[in-house]
Amino acid sequence: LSLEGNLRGALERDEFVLHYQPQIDLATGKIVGAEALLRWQQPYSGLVQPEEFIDVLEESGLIVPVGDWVLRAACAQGKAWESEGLPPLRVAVNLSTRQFKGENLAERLSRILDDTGIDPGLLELELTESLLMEDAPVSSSTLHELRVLLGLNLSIDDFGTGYSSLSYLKHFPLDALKVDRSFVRDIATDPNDAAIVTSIINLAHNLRLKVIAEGVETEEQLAYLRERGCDLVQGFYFSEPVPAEELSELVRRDE
Ligand code: G
Ligand code: G
Ligand code: MN
Ligand code: NA
Repeated sequence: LSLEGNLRGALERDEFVLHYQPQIDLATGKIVGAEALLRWQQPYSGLVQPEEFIDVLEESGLIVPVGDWVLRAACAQGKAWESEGLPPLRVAVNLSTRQFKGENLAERLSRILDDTGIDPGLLELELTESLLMEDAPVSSSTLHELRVLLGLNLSIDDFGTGYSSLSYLKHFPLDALKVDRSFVRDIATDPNDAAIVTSIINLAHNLRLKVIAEGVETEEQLAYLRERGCDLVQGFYFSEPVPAEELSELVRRDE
């Protein structure tokens, strides 16, 4: 069977799972959210990482039904954490271009929100620059539906790595920029990376957007980001992506 066939089967057999990587608010030091990341619990070879199958999901179009599964599972998990009595946790979900451009995204999302009962303000969609730039007028109207009508949060993932015009930042209703981890890696030693990250933080704040730094692995990187007013951080320094129960334990330990 081809990988595509196996992935189709995986969706039917409910073999996909989500892991969650905590996002920490630097003002309080507490976990305030988590990014949902897809894995495939393969019966024979164990847990398969998305690098091995995301491209095939994209090319085959399977990313649309799998992406909807991800949205539903992440929203259900967000609601479950609330029911467990945890403090409010924002759940961030990566949205692919094909999913974004799929038929009536807002309606599909609205149904998922209703079915799961999650507070829409606790769901964040991570979009890429390339997704937004493909057809900016259409993107703009879709984004307004998602943010204004549905009340979702919108962030730009891997910010600074795509080919895009900064002018979209003033037209699109956004909540946050996620600084790509390639800029964070050498932030403490490479003056160019340091300048880029500082500029992204200032740009975001001037536009009244929050900044999330990804790929934080060291105390030095953290100190640098904190000093420059970064709002939220995510990375191996705090935790790798973990199963939902572990995330919930991390949050409890935090309280
Ligand atoms: O979890 P990991 O760091 O291995 O993720 C690798 C890549 O796969 C990331 O860049 C992420 O954007 C992508 N990815 C993970 N989960 C999802 C998902 O649910 N939907 C989409 N579209 N991409 C995902
Ligand atoms: O593109 P996206 O931001 O969605 O990618 C998330 C990916 O980044 C996941 O595959 C996750 O495992 C990985 N990741 C998360 N934190 C770190 C980190 O601190 N260092 C590195 N190298 N990768 C990370
Ligand atoms: Mn992401
Ligand atoms: Na990223």
